[in-house]
Amino acid sequence: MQYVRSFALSFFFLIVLIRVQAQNAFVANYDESKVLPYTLPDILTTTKKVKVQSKSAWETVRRPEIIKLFEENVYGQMPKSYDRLTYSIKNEIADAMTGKATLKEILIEVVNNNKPVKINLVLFVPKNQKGPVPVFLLINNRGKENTDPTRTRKSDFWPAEMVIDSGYAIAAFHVSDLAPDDTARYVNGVLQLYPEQLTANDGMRAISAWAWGASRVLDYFEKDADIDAKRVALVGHSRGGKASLWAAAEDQRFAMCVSNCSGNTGAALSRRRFGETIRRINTVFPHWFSKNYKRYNDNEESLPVDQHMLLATIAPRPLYATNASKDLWADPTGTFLSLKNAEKVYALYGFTSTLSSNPPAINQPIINSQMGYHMREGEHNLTSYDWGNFIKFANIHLKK
Ligand code: GTR
Repeated sequence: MQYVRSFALSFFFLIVLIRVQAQNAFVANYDESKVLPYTLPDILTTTKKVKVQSKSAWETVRRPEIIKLFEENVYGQMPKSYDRLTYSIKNEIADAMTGKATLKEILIEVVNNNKPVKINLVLFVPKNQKGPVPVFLLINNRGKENTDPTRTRKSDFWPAEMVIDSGYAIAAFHVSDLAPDDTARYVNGVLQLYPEQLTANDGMRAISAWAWGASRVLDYFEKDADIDAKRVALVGHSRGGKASLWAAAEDQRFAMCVSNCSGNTGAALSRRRFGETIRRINTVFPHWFSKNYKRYNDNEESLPVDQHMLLATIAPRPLYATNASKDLWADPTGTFLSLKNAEKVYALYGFTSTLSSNPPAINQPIINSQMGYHMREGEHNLTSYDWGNFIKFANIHLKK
Protein backbone atom coordinates (compact mmCIF):
# COMPACT_ATOMS: atom_id res chain seq x y z
CA MET A 1 0.00 0.00 0.00
CA GLN A 2 2.80 2.33 1.04
CA TYR A 3 4.51 1.42 -2.17
CA VAL A 4 1.49 2.29 -4.29
CA ARG A 5 1.07 5.62 -2.54
CA SER A 6 4.61 6.72 -3.10
CA PHE A 7 4.40 5.62 -6.73
CA ALA A 8 1.25 7.71 -7.21
CA LEU A 9 2.93 10.69 -5.57
CA SER A 10 6.01 10.45 -7.77
CA PHE A 11 3.79 10.18 -10.83
CA PHE A 12 1.89 13.29 -9.76
CA PHE A 13 5.09 15.31 -9.31
CA LEU A 14 6.38 14.10 -12.65
CA ILE A 15 3.26 15.41 -14.37
CA VAL A 16 3.58 18.78 -12.57
CA LEU A 17 7.24 18.98 -13.59
CA ILE A 18 6.47 18.22 -17.22
CA ARG A 19 3.76 20.91 -17.27
CA VAL A 20 6.03 23.53 -15.67
CA GLN A 21 8.79 22.73 -18.13
CA ALA A 22 6.42 22.88 -21.06
CA GLN A 23 5.46 26.37 -19.95
CA ASN A 24 9.05 27.49 -19.61
CA ALA A 25 10.22 25.90 -22.82
CA PHE A 26 9.12 28.87 -24.86
CA VAL A 27 10.80 29.24 -28.20
CA ALA A 28 10.36 32.67 -29.75
CA ASN A 29 9.83 32.97 -33.46
CA TYR A 30 12.37 35.24 -35.14
CA ASP A 31 11.64 34.12 -38.67
CA GLU A 32 9.53 36.58 -40.65
CA SER A 33 8.44 33.85 -43.05
CA LYS A 34 6.85 31.98 -40.14
CA VAL A 35 4.57 34.84 -39.15
CA LEU A 36 1.13 33.48 -39.95
CA PRO A 37 -1.41 35.63 -41.78
CA TYR A 38 -3.54 37.67 -39.38
CA THR A 39 -6.31 40.23 -39.54
CA LEU A 40 -6.15 43.30 -37.33
CA PRO A 41 -9.35 44.69 -35.85
CA ASP A 42 -10.25 47.79 -37.82
CA ILE A 43 -9.57 50.93 -35.80
CA LEU A 44 -12.27 52.87 -37.58
CA THR A 45 -15.14 50.39 -37.32
CA THR A 46 -17.11 50.50 -34.08
CA THR A 47 -18.25 47.37 -32.26
CA LYS A 48 -21.69 48.10 -33.74
CA LYS A 49 -20.07 47.94 -37.19
CA VAL A 50 -20.41 51.63 -37.91
CA LYS A 51 -17.64 53.28 -39.95
CA VAL A 52 -15.95 56.19 -38.22
CA GLN A 53 -15.37 59.02 -40.66
CA SER A 54 -14.90 62.09 -38.54
CA LYS A 55 -12.82 63.36 -35.69
CA SER A 56 -15.94 63.79 -33.60
CA ALA A 57 -17.15 60.20 -34.16
CA TRP A 58 -13.66 59.05 -33.23
CA GLU A 59 -13.59 61.14 -30.07
CA THR A 60 -17.11 60.46 -28.87
CA VAL A 61 -17.65 56.85 -29.91
CA ARG A 62 -14.72 54.83 -31.11
CA ARG A 63 -11.88 56.17 -28.97
CA PRO A 64 -13.75 55.68 -25.65
CA GLU A 65 -14.80 52.23 -26.86
CA ILE A 66 -11.18 51.25 -27.56
CA ILE A 67 -9.96 52.55 -24.19
CA LYS A 68 -12.64 50.45 -22.51
CA LEU A 69 -11.64 47.36 -24.49
CA PHE A 70 -8.04 47.78 -23.34
CA GLU A 71 -9.19 48.24 -19.73
CA GLU A 72 -11.40 45.17 -19.83
CA ASN A 73 -9.12 42.84 -21.72
CA VAL A 74 -5.54 43.98 -21.29
CA TYR A 75 -4.28 46.49 -18.71
CA GLY A 76 -7.19 46.55 -16.28
CA GLN A 77 -8.98 49.57 -14.92
CA MET A 78 -7.40 52.90 -14.17
CA PRO A 79 -9.05 54.46 -11.11
CA LYS A 80 -9.27 58.20 -11.62
CA SER A 81 -10.41 59.45 -8.24
CA TYR A 82 -8.59 59.59 -4.92
CA ASP A 83 -9.22 61.37 -1.63
CA ARG A 84 -6.19 63.62 -1.40
CA LEU A 85 -2.87 64.54 -3.01
CA THR A 86 -0.29 66.51 -1.04
CA TYR A 87 3.37 67.14 -1.64
CA SER A 88 6.42 68.45 0.12
CA ILE A 89 9.78 69.59 -1.21
CA LYS A 90 12.33 67.40 0.57
CA ASN A 91 15.36 69.02 -0.93
CA GLU A 92 15.89 72.05 -3.14
CA ILE A 93 19.22 73.15 -4.55
CA ALA A 94 19.26 76.37 -6.52
CA ASP A 95 22.60 75.80 -8.21
CA ALA A 96 22.59 72.12 -9.04
CA MET A 97 24.39 70.68 -12.06
CA THR A 98 27.24 73.16 -11.72
CA GLY A 99 24.79 76.00 -11.60
CA LYS A 100 22.70 75.37 -14.69
CA ALA A 101 19.66 73.82 -13.04
CA THR A 102 17.52 73.88 -9.95
CA LEU A 103 17.05 70.52 -8.28
CA LYS A 104 13.87 69.66 -6.47
CA GLU A 105 13.25 66.37 -4.71
CA ILE A 106 9.55 66.16 -4.10
CA LEU A 107 7.56 63.69 -2.06
CA ILE A 108 4.07 63.33 -3.50
CA GLU A 109 1.61 61.60 -1.21
CA VAL A 110 -1.68 60.29 -2.55
CA VAL A 111 -4.29 58.98 -0.13
CA ASN A 112 -7.37 56.91 -0.84
CA ASN A 113 -9.33 54.59 1.39
CA ASN A 114 -7.09 55.86 4.26
CA LYS A 115 -4.08 54.29 2.59
CA PRO A 116 -1.14 56.34 1.30
CA VAL A 117 1.16 55.93 -1.67
CA LYS A 118 4.36 57.96 -1.68
CA ILE A 119 5.99 58.95 -4.95
CA ASN A 120 9.55 60.27 -4.82
CA LEU A 121 10.08 62.65 -7.71
CA VAL A 122 13.47 63.94 -8.83
CA LEU A 123 13.18 67.10 -10.90
CA PHE A 124 15.78 69.35 -12.52
CA VAL A 125 14.66 72.66 -14.04
CA PRO A 126 16.93 74.60 -16.42
CA LYS A 127 17.82 78.07 -15.18
CA ASN A 128 18.36 79.79 -18.50
CA GLN A 129 14.71 79.49 -19.56
CA LYS A 130 11.97 82.05 -18.92
CA GLY A 131 8.56 81.01 -17.66
CA PRO A 132 7.18 77.53 -17.17
CA VAL A 133 9.22 74.99 -19.11
CA PRO A 134 8.27 71.76 -20.87
CA VAL A 135 9.42 68.62 -19.09
CA PHE A 136 10.49 65.08 -19.90
CA LEU A 137 9.22 62.62 -17.28
CA LEU A 138 10.76 59.15 -17.13
CA ILE A 139 8.99 56.15 -15.62
CA ASN A 140 12.13 54.52 -14.20
CA ASN A 141 12.01 50.72 -14.26
CA ARG A 142 15.74 50.25 -13.67
CA GLY A 143 17.92 51.01 -10.64
CA LYS A 144 17.42 54.27 -8.78
CA GLU A 145 21.10 55.09 -9.35
CA ASN A 146 20.11 55.93 -12.94
CA THR A 147 18.36 59.07 -11.72
CA ASP A 148 20.89 60.17 -9.11
CA PRO A 149 19.87 63.64 -7.85
CA THR A 150 23.44 64.39 -6.71
CA ARG A 151 24.77 63.69 -10.24
CA THR A 152 27.72 61.83 -8.76
CA ARG A 153 26.61 58.92 -10.88
CA LYS A 154 25.58 59.72 -14.41
CA SER A 155 23.71 57.34 -16.65
CA ASP A 156 22.81 57.26 -20.33
CA PHE A 157 19.44 55.88 -19.27
CA TRP A 158 18.51 59.36 -17.99
CA PRO A 159 21.02 61.85 -19.42
CA ALA A 160 19.75 64.74 -17.35
CA GLU A 161 22.52 67.23 -18.27
CA MET A 162 21.82 66.80 -21.97
CA VAL A 163 18.10 67.41 -21.51
CA ILE A 164 18.73 70.49 -19.34
CA ASP A 165 21.16 71.87 -21.95
CA SER A 166 18.37 71.53 -24.50
CA GLY A 167 16.07 73.76 -22.48
CA TYR A 168 13.76 71.15 -20.97
CA ALA A 169 13.19 70.18 -17.38
CA ILE A 170 13.75 66.51 -16.64
CA ALA A 171 12.07 64.38 -13.99
CA ALA A 172 11.82 60.75 -12.94
CA PHE A 173 10.06 58.49 -10.48
CA HIS A 174 10.66 54.84 -9.73
CA VAL A 175 8.08 52.14 -10.48
CA SER A 176 8.61 50.50 -7.07
CA ASP A 177 6.91 53.48 -5.38
CA LEU A 178 3.69 52.47 -7.12
CA ALA A 179 3.97 48.70 -7.46
CA PRO A 180 7.16 46.72 -6.83
CA ASP A 181 8.01 44.76 -9.95
CA ASP A 182 7.54 41.38 -8.34
CA THR A 183 4.85 38.71 -8.63
CA ALA A 184 4.08 38.79 -4.90
CA ARG A 185 4.96 42.31 -3.77
CA TYR A 186 3.27 44.28 -6.57
CA VAL A 187 0.23 44.62 -4.29
CA ASN A 188 2.20 46.87 -1.92
CA GLY A 189 1.40 50.24 -3.41
CA VAL A 190 -1.43 51.64 -5.50
CA LEU A 191 -3.41 48.42 -5.13
CA GLN A 192 -3.82 49.08 -1.41
CA LEU A 193 -5.65 52.27 -2.30
CA TYR A 194 -8.00 50.35 -4.55
CA PRO A 195 -8.33 46.87 -2.98
CA GLU A 196 -11.40 46.05 -5.08
CA GLN A 197 -9.07 45.89 -8.08
CA LEU A 198 -7.44 42.76 -6.74
CA THR A 199 -10.52 40.59 -7.09
CA ALA A 200 -11.90 42.07 -10.33
CA ASN A 201 -11.13 40.18 -13.52
CA ASP A 202 -10.42 43.53 -15.13
CA GLY A 203 -8.59 44.84 -12.07
CA MET A 204 -5.46 46.94 -12.46
CA ARG A 205 -2.04 45.37 -12.01
CA ALA A 206 1.53 46.71 -12.05
CA ILE A 207 1.59 48.34 -15.51
CA SER A 208 -1.63 50.24 -14.75
CA ALA A 209 -0.24 51.19 -11.32
CA TRP A 210 2.90 52.68 -12.87
CA ALA A 211 0.81 54.55 -15.44
CA TRP A 212 -1.44 55.80 -12.62
CA GLY A 213 1.70 57.10 -10.88
CA ALA A 214 2.69 59.09 -13.99
CA SER A 215 -0.70 60.81 -13.89
CA ARG A 216 -0.26 61.70 -10.21
CA VAL A 217 3.08 63.29 -11.07
CA LEU A 218 1.25 65.27 -13.74
CA ASP A 219 -1.25 66.36 -11.04
CA TYR A 220 1.76 67.65 -9.13
CA PHE A 221 3.21 69.42 -12.21
CA GLU A 222 -0.06 71.36 -12.47
CA LYS A 223 0.81 72.88 -9.10
CA ASP A 224 4.47 73.64 -9.85
CA ALA A 225 4.90 77.12 -11.39
CA ASP A 226 8.26 76.16 -12.91
CA ILE A 227 6.67 73.50 -15.09
CA ASP A 228 4.35 73.85 -18.07
CA ALA A 229 1.98 70.98 -17.32
CA LYS A 230 0.54 71.31 -20.82
CA ARG A 231 3.89 70.24 -22.26
CA VAL A 232 4.79 67.06 -20.45
CA ALA A 233 6.58 64.42 -22.54
CA LEU A 234 6.24 61.02 -20.90
CA VAL A 235 9.07 58.54 -21.54
CA GLY A 236 9.23 54.85 -20.73
CA HIS A 237 11.62 52.08 -21.66
CA SER A 238 10.50 48.50 -22.26
CA ARG A 239 8.06 47.60 -19.46
CA GLY A 240 8.15 51.31 -18.64
CA GLY A 241 7.33 51.97 -22.32
CA LYS A 242 4.22 49.81 -22.04
CA ALA A 243 3.23 51.97 -19.07
CA SER A 244 4.01 55.26 -20.86
CA LEU A 245 1.68 54.30 -23.72
CA TRP A 246 -1.07 53.22 -21.37
CA ALA A 247 -0.72 56.41 -19.30
CA ALA A 248 -0.89 58.62 -22.40
CA ALA A 249 -3.91 56.66 -23.66
CA GLU A 250 -5.77 57.05 -20.37
CA ASP A 251 -4.69 60.60 -19.57
CA GLN A 252 -4.95 63.04 -22.43
CA ARG A 253 -3.12 65.73 -20.48
CA PHE A 254 0.19 64.14 -21.49
CA ALA A 255 1.29 66.26 -24.43
CA MET A 256 3.75 63.78 -25.92
CA CYS A 257 4.56 60.12 -25.45
CA VAL A 258 7.77 58.17 -25.99
CA SER A 259 7.76 54.39 -25.94
CA ASN A 260 11.29 52.98 -26.14
CA CYS A 261 11.75 49.30 -27.08
CA SER A 262 8.36 48.50 -25.51
CA GLY A 263 7.64 45.33 -27.49
CA ASN A 264 4.85 42.95 -26.56
CA THR A 265 1.75 44.62 -25.08
CA GLY A 266 3.62 47.88 -25.71
CA ALA A 267 3.94 49.27 -29.21
CA ALA A 268 4.31 45.96 -31.11
CA LEU A 269 1.44 44.08 -32.74
CA SER A 270 0.50 40.99 -30.72
CA ARG A 271 -1.02 39.03 -33.59
CA ARG A 272 2.36 38.63 -35.27
CA ARG A 273 3.64 36.46 -32.42
CA PHE A 274 7.17 37.51 -33.31
CA GLY A 275 9.56 37.48 -30.37
CA GLU A 276 7.73 37.72 -27.06
CA THR A 277 4.10 36.56 -27.08
CA ILE A 278 1.08 37.13 -24.86
CA ARG A 279 1.37 33.68 -23.28
CA ARG A 280 5.01 34.19 -22.51
CA ILE A 281 4.53 37.67 -21.00
CA ASN A 282 1.56 36.51 -18.91
CA THR A 283 3.52 33.50 -17.69
CA VAL A 284 6.71 35.28 -16.68
CA PHE A 285 5.06 38.52 -15.55
CA PRO A 286 1.61 37.48 -14.25
CA HIS A 287 1.48 40.68 -12.16
CA TRP A 288 1.66 43.13 -15.09
CA PHE A 289 -1.77 42.82 -16.74
CA SER A 290 -5.36 42.05 -15.76
CA LYS A 291 -6.61 38.53 -15.07
CA ASN A 292 -8.73 38.78 -18.21
CA TYR A 293 -5.62 39.16 -20.35
CA LYS A 294 -4.66 35.56 -19.61
CA ARG A 295 -7.62 34.50 -21.75
CA TYR A 296 -5.61 35.54 -24.77
CA ASN A 297 -2.64 33.24 -24.21
CA ASP A 298 -2.14 31.54 -27.60
CA ASN A 299 -5.41 33.15 -28.55
CA GLU A 300 -4.40 36.53 -29.98
CA GLU A 301 -6.99 36.43 -32.76
CA SER A 302 -9.87 36.66 -30.30
CA LEU A 303 -8.55 39.85 -28.70
CA PRO A 304 -10.92 42.68 -29.70
CA VAL A 305 -7.90 45.01 -29.93
CA ASP A 306 -4.30 45.00 -31.07
CA GLN A 307 -1.58 47.45 -30.11
CA HIS A 308 -2.00 49.76 -33.15
CA MET A 309 -5.28 50.76 -31.53
CA LEU A 310 -3.51 51.79 -28.35
CA LEU A 311 -1.17 54.01 -30.36
CA ALA A 312 -4.15 55.52 -32.15
CA THR A 313 -5.77 56.59 -28.87
CA ILE A 314 -2.77 58.90 -28.35
CA ALA A 315 -3.64 60.88 -31.52
CA PRO A 316 -3.36 63.69 -32.33
CA ARG A 317 -0.53 64.10 -29.81
CA PRO A 318 3.08 63.52 -30.90
CA LEU A 319 4.11 59.92 -30.36
CA TYR A 320 7.60 58.50 -30.72
CA ALA A 321 8.46 54.81 -30.73
CA THR A 322 11.83 53.13 -31.02
CA ASN A 323 13.51 49.79 -31.43
CA ALA A 324 17.06 48.50 -31.33
CA SER A 325 18.55 46.42 -34.13
CA LYS A 326 19.54 43.51 -31.90
CA ASP A 327 16.31 43.51 -29.90
CA LEU A 328 14.17 41.18 -31.98
CA TRP A 329 12.39 40.06 -28.80
CA ALA A 330 10.53 43.41 -28.96
CA ASP A 331 9.56 42.88 -32.63
CA PRO A 332 10.80 46.02 -34.44
CA THR A 333 8.81 45.27 -37.60
CA GLY A 334 5.65 44.73 -35.54
CA THR A 335 6.23 48.07 -33.84
CA PHE A 336 6.62 49.93 -37.10
CA LEU A 337 3.51 48.23 -38.52
CA SER A 338 1.62 49.27 -35.43
CA LEU A 339 2.47 52.92 -36.13
CA LYS A 340 1.55 52.50 -39.78
CA ASN A 341 -1.83 51.08 -38.82
CA ALA A 342 -2.50 54.02 -36.50
CA GLU A 343 -1.91 56.55 -39.30
CA LYS A 344 -5.56 56.73 -40.30
CA VAL A 345 -6.53 58.13 -36.93
CA TYR A 346 -3.85 60.83 -37.13
CA ALA A 347 -5.20 61.54 -40.61
CA LEU A 348 -8.61 62.37 -39.10
CA TYR A 349 -6.80 65.27 -37.42
CA GLY A 350 -5.23 66.38 -40.68
CA PHE A 351 -1.79 64.90 -40.08
CA THR A 352 -0.34 63.41 -43.20
CA SER A 353 2.08 60.79 -42.06
CA THR A 354 5.63 60.99 -43.26
CA LEU A 355 6.46 57.49 -42.06
CA SER A 356 8.09 55.53 -44.85
CA SER A 357 6.22 52.45 -46.08
CA ASN A 358 8.92 50.16 -44.71
CA PRO A 359 10.88 50.49 -41.48
CA PRO A 360 13.74 52.97 -41.91
CA ALA A 361 17.36 51.82 -41.90
CA ILE A 362 19.33 51.60 -38.67
CA ASN A 363 20.05 55.02 -37.11
CA GLN A 364 17.85 56.85 -39.63
CA PRO A 365 15.28 58.50 -37.34
CA ILE A 366 11.97 59.80 -38.64
CA ILE A 367 11.49 62.97 -36.62
CA ASN A 368 9.48 65.27 -38.81
CA SER A 369 6.24 63.37 -38.41
CA GLN A 370 3.52 63.43 -35.78
CA MET A 371 4.40 59.77 -35.20
CA GLY A 372 8.17 59.43 -35.06
CA TYR A 373 10.34 56.34 -35.06
CA HIS A 374 13.89 55.13 -35.03
CA MET A 375 15.73 51.86 -34.97
CA ARG A 376 18.96 52.31 -33.01
CA GLU A 377 21.92 50.12 -33.70
CA GLY A 378 22.53 47.84 -30.74
CA GLU A 379 20.91 46.12 -27.81
CA HIS A 380 17.69 46.46 -25.86
CA ASN A 381 18.36 49.64 -23.88
CA LEU A 382 17.62 53.34 -23.47
CA THR A 383 20.62 55.45 -24.42
CA SER A 384 21.66 59.04 -25.06
CA TYR A 385 21.24 58.36 -28.78
CA ASP A 386 17.58 57.65 -28.09
CA TRP A 387 17.21 60.72 -25.87
CA GLY A 388 18.91 62.90 -28.49
CA ASN A 389 16.15 61.97 -30.91
CA PHE A 390 13.38 62.48 -28.32
CA ILE A 391 14.72 66.01 -27.85
CA LYS A 392 14.80 66.69 -31.61
CA PHE A 393 11.27 65.34 -31.86
CA ALA A 394 10.09 67.52 -28.97
CA ASN A 395 11.83 70.56 -30.49
CA ILE A 396 9.50 70.21 -33.46
CA HIS A 397 6.31 69.09 -31.77
CA LEU A 398 6.38 70.34 -28.22
CA LYS A 399 8.30 73.60 -28.08
CA LYS A 400 6.23 76.70 -28.71
C1 GTR B 1 11.61 41.44 -20.65
C2 GTR B 1 10.16 41.36 -21.03
C3 GTR B 1 9.81 42.47 -21.96
C4 GTR B 1 10.38 43.81 -21.54
C5 GTR B 1 11.72 43.71 -20.83
C6 GTR B 1 12.17 44.96 -20.04
O1 GTR B 1 12.03 40.41 -19.88
O2 GTR B 1 9.93 40.13 -21.63
O3 GTR B 1 8.43 42.53 -22.17
O4 GTR B 1 9.48 44.52 -20.81
O5 GTR B 1 11.79 42.66 -19.97
O6 GTR B 1 11.38 45.59 -19.34
O7 GTR B 1 13.36 45.27 -20.13
